[in-house]
Amino acid sequence: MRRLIQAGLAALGLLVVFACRNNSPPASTPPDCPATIGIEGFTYSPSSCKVRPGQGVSITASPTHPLRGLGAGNPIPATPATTTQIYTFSAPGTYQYECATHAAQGMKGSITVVDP
Ligand SMILES: [Cu+2]
Repeated sequence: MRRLIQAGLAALGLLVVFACRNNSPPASTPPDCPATIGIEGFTYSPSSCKVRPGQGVSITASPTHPLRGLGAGNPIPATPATTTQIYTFSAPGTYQYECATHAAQGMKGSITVVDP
């Protein structure tokens, strides 16, 4: 019985090790932004991504999903845009944006500018 418990604990330990190893990368390293950030349902796709300084990114917007930037120094204007436009990011940092209509439903995103 004691051996069975020990074997069980060992198996559990292995399981924990594997679970930790399979963790996704930390939030500080989002994927590279595609040329255009799209919308799937009420979600930006991808909802977070990274660019290099000087890189332009197109973010999908429409009258149904007006886009606005949050925070000072954001290349995405606070006044909602209703058409898809290209925004160029220069200063390193993380810039938040959201759909003015569906922010409460979690329709938000961020772009991180990383100096290579
Ligand atoms: Cu929306």
